[in-house]
Amino acid sequence: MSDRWFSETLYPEFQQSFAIDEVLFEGRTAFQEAIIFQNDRFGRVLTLDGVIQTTERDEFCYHEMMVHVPMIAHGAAKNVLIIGGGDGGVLRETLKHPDARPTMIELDQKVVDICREHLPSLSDGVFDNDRADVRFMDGVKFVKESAEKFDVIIVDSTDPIGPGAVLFTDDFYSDCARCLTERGILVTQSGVTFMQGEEARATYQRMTRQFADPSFYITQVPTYAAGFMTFGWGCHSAEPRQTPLNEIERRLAPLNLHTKYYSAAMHVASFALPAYIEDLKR
Ligand code: AG3
Repeated sequence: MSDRWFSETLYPEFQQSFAIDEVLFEGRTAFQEAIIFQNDRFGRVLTLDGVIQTTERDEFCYHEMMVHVPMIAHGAAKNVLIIGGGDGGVLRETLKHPDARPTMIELDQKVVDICREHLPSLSDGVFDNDRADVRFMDGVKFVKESAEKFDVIIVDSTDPIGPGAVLFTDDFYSDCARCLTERGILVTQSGVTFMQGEEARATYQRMTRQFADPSFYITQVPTYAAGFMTFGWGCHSAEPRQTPLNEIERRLAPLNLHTKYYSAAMHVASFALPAYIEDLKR
């Protein structure tokens, strides 16, 4: 047994703990408390303000679904905006789409620096890719002031506590809605619904106020304990979400994505929600 453990502090009445087999980084950035440690089952683990953000072994369950579902549903996404995502996982999956020209806006440069150094498999070199425009600034300010239009906006944030809380507001969603093209899609991290139902319900309501087609889709990430991780979905058009299986397969075939979670079947299935999640839309 390890003599040091990381216990997640996300919920007041439930904790999960990871043996810390080696500490790679531990310290304060300008915005938050960060730790990167080795766990012999999950590989390297990134935590911010006491909450697991990602691990080497299961990050694909989150990053693949967060990127390929909106990208493939859109079908011709070029301008992609990523808000947050400092570990680089979302940027990596986005760049698997040869036509994508992603802009990534991350608040905390230190997170990118420590992840490049200690979690290099997450970004896999993408921060040096010429197609990526990475800027360190406040995402709320960026969308407020931007005159650009994006085909897909992905908000890979922390939970609505600490520096990420501003990304869970009507103001931010309405700026995102204005920055989207006609068939553009906004995807957000909306928590583990079984534990954070109110967060998901509030996300859905915010989406409803901005979009003709508000919804959720789900993924299963082992280290986001206690059930399905929910993504919020907002689109001015109802059509991308209803893209049929055979069309998804057709769009996917030339891309050779080499995914471990995402597939055409999982894409369609991810919009089927357990009744307790579906109920949050009411
Ligand atoms: N962003 C989502 C973290 C969610 C963890 N919270 C939770 N289990 N409710 C992580 C960043 C990965 N790129």
